[in-house]
Amino acid sequence: MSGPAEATDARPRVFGTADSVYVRIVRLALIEKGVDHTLVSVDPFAPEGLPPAYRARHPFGRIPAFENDGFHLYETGAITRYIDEAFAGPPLMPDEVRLRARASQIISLADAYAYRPLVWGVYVERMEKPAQGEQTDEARLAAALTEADTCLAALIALMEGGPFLAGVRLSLADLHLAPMVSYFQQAPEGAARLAAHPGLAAWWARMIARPSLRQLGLSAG
Ligand SMILES: N[C@@H](CCC(=O)N[C@@H](CS)C(=O)NCC(=O)O)C(=O)O
Repeated sequence: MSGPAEATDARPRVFGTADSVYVRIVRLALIEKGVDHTLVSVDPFAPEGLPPAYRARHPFGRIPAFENDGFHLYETGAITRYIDEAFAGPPLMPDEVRLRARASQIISLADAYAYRPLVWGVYVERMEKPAQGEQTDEARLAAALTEADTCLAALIALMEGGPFLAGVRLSLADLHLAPMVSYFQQAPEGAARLAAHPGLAAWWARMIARPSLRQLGLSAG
């Protein structure tokens, strides 16, 4: 996991894969702060499994793990808050206490209620499984779409005018949700649901126009 080149590399390191939702969240935060970083490839879905040494970075075997100048961290919400506070660059949490609470609420909502249905229930069932020659579990897809409807309606209710999820400025809430929506909207059912909520559709159009999302290859379809 480390070599002579990495030992002299002072850039923060993110451990994981480029296509992971949670790795993308962390990398978006780094890019928005203007912090150069290194992605160290660790794939929990590789046939050979995780490198045993990785458990020292993340006892639960998830990605990402993060390291900055000898400081080790896992759990995406903690990592992005650290990035926001430890590095210069535009603040990624609102100044106002209630909007900051709103951003935290949306991040929790995304983790607890959006990630599984939007990514695994809708994108994986509708797009990834057929691409790999597997059959969509239609019952699982239908249940996930119902959960997704609840998520989208809740987000709209929390947006308070926007244009971003927690006010007039980009925040960690936007960066947390965007990689989930990126997968969701690739499924026709996901795209249709996003289009049915003009406020969220406008938010998504605003997000995919950002250089940070483009840099990671997140796009409209
Ligand atoms: N609570 C973790 C969740 C991270 C997570 O679930 N990452 C996924 C990839 S996007 C993962 O590692 N999956 C591997 C597995 O479920 O075994 C965080 O906030 O960082």
